[in-house]
Amino acid sequence: MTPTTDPDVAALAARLDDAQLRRVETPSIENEGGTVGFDVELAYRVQDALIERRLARGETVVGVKLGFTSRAKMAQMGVSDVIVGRLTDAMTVANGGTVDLSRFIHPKVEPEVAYLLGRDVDLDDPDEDIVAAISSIAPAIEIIDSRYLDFKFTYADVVADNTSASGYAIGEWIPMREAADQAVTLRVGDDDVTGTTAAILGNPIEALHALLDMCRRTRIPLRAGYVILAGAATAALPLTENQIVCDVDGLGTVTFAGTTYPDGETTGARRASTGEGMTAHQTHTASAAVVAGKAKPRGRFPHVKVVGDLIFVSGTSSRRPDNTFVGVEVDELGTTNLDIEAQTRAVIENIRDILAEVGADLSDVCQVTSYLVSMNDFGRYNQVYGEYFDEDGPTRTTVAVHQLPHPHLLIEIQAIAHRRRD
Ligand code: OOG
Ligand code: MG
Repeated sequence: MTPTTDPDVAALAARLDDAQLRRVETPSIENEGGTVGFDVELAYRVQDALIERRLARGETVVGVKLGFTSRAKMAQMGVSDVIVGRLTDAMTVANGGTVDLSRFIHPKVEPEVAYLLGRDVDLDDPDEDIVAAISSIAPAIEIIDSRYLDFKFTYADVVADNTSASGYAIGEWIPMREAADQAVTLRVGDDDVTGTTAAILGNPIEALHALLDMCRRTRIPLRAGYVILAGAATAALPLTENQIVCDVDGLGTVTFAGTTYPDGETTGARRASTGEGMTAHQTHTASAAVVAGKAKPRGRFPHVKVVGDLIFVSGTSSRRPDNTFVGVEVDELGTTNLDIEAQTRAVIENIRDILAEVGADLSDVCQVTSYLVSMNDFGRYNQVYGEYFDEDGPTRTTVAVHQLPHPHLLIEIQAIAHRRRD
């Protein structure tokens, strides 16, 4: 992979990566214009840069996928070339397992055929036989989740967006065999769609030849152990809170369940109490308080708890009492812009206000735990942090977490303070 220096390439990769991490849609790059020379060649460079960002976060590439291998989809897009994207370990869904739907923006599932590469493929050998390099075959389900607004994109857009790749589950691998014109069924709860593997370029084997051709052109390597998804055999179905089952005749079945874990939104949506001052619950050793005029906690816990001289502040975000957020803006195109600097400042100011309720302030804080949803925000968060604290201030740790209770939140901070004795 060539390192990216072109500012447009890096910026576009960051935009698509952020959209994925924050689960917010972004407009079509090609249709909005403004990016010099945005074409398929540039789009593959954006995809490279996007994958580099995932690798920098510790993910590894475990395979490749094809898209637009059905004639119907090619005709719909007005193109004659397939598209290639990368699969990483973070996209793996266990056969028989569950997948958390809040990871996605507007996910869909597709029934596919998967191949396993038994050895490296030599892109520079004109006699290379990619079919001979395949060791196994399996039924598969792909999860696609375009980062573009309303799942609408051009050919170059979708290439840049790593061909909508978001997840995949593989059934049991069996030794390589023909899978031409096999019946395919995909079920999502009570909905189903049926087709045949012949929809994949006439025979999924053809997808392997098309893949080799595209990898020669894009220099995307094909390594031993890679999974290859050959492309959808039917139209995609929306991925919902249901059991998803894909059957491919002669290959078998693969399944997983879509679930949504509770995120406290119902609790958080309750109205914040105002004008009542602080309501304190006394026990003999400790007192706890829900602070009026601050966003109501998303569950049965206080903003602050005082135990002897120690003051514990619950995880605090940039949420306002009316459940809107500082550092979240929606522009006229409907694009959501999240601002880590504004959010960090609001979080620290909220903690300051909560401490003030118990007669303490930021200079009393002795330990801070910060949760970011993306370490890409670390630099800007750290800069704002440094406006409030220094080396004489609290000890600190910062970690990246899979999710915070609302997709617009980039940061949450928890703090412990020590009451001054004066
Ligand atoms: C692009 C990805 C298409 C397939 O199998 O054709 C694809 C999209 O439709 O979002 O994965
Ligand atoms: Mg697919």
